Amino acid sequence: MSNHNLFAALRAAFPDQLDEIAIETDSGLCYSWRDLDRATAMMANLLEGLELEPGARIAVQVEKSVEAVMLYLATLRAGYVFLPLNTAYQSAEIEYFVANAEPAVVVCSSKNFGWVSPIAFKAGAKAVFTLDDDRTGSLLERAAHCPDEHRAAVKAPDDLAAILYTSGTTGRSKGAMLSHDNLLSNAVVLKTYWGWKKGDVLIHALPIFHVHGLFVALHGALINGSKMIWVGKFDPKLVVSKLPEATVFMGVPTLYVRLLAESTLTRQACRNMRLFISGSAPLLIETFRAWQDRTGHTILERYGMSETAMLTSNPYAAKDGDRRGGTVGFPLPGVSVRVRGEGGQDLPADEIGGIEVRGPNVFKGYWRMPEKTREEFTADGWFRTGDVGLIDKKGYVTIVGRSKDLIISGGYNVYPAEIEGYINEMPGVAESAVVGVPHPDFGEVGVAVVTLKPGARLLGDEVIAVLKARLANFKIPKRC
Ligand code: MLC
Ligand code: AMP
Repeated sequence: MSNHNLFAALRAAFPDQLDEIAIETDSGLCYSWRDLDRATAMMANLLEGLELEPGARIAVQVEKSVEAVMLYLATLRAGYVFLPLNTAYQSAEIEYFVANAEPAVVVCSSKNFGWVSPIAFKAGAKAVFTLDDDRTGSLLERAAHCPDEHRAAVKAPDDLAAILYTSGTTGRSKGAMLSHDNLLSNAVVLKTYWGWKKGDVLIHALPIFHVHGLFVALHGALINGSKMIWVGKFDPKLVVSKLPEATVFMGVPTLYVRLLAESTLTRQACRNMRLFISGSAPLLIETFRAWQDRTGHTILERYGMSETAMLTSNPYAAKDGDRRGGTVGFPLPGVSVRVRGEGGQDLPADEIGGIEVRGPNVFKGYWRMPEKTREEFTADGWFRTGDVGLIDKKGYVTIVGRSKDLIISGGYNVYPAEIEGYINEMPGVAESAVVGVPHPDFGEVGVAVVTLKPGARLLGDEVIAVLKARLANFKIPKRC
């Protein structure tokens, strides 16, 4: 029986020379391919030694580091399910995810161990480890005693590889279940479609708890056996200084806006670059053009989701067409996209409707929510993205809006209903609405509008202060 374990495919793409550099960090550390192989084997052996149930979830809320990537790869290698969590999440948010996913193992930063471990053990976790971004923590201490060889667990194509929490179109956060084949098929398609080649070097400057940084960027480099320049926290000056050593960069639009504000961003700085890719939020046409003028490069915009990984992309190769600003390109090879009206009828070219998708990239459903899963699929098996758009006569897809109540701020999703729920619980509040408004840096940010009960007194700043104590920082409305 062949093994569909995603790790096995990524490992097979490692270069023959295992002592070459795989990852070079912004603090000057170099990790070889052999280091990746050995450390992931040690962590996989550690996980296996815990004798977890098949399909056990490994929930991880840690700062970005190469060791965190190793933990992701080790989880795949051992055959368990990776569950990454945004580092900005606070205790109430983590409590929800952990109670819902019931992870067998939780890994957190040592500074958060005091509040994360009771939440984890209450939800039935067998072990809680720490991992910090300075190569310390109990996970590494324990893994250091484990053998550095490991045979990847045998996985079927539909076995789960990861669960990514997202609110989908409505309601509370749901865990999108992605299989080994969902992720591998997407990585393989993008390798060809984006023309990855020998000698490519990727600047990795995104967080590693979402599709963009964890799958698109990381898998892209690994499946091509390409070196990564690892940027822990996005810093535009640092990224510009690294451009001459790189060939590929991926970012959300906010990163491009911030890079453009650097006077050192010039054609000369980009002389060795092959490809700039943008996604996760709409790239303004002004940014697209300013980038062309300044660097001579045309950003390639693509479209993805937690539930589907990448579904469309502008072309890389000229033979496939032009890269068109304001569009997200064509459905990827093997992926089908259609636009339907409210009555469920297929719409002709250029008419606006709901975007639906089908293909090997589409997830297996929401974790323990069969009802919600059914609601989001059509009777003939297409996934409703909740995005609204059109397909033009040439086949380019354009997103014009969303039917889901969602604000995308700097590439992070903010659900107005969640924030309103917290505001409405505050004494004196009659009702509230959180709306998205344009923002020059984050693209879009939330602003809260609150009406009070007669006689009540509550200042906007007080509302913000209460929210800050309870919610991830990027969700806080910028004004109230
Ligand atoms: C930070 N802040 C934000 C924010 N990020 N506010 C709104 N939206 C955001 N995205 C606020 C913080 O609350 C804080 O406010 C202040 O900015 C400084 O925080 P910081 O952490 O120092 O911010 P910074 O490092 O500058 O982060 C900005 C950023 C980051 C753009 C680098 O947001 C980022 O990495 N975004 C990428 C998200 C991403 O990878 N998305 C992919 C999703 S996958 P205060 O008031 O507390 O000081 C997906 C599918 C697909 O969508 O298609 O790819
Ligand atoms: P997430 O649930 O975090 O994976 O966010 C997915 C959503 O991000 C999609 O449903 C879109 O609304 C949005 N998105 C991703 N890429 C793009 C893009 N290139 N342009 C516009 N919106 C995008």
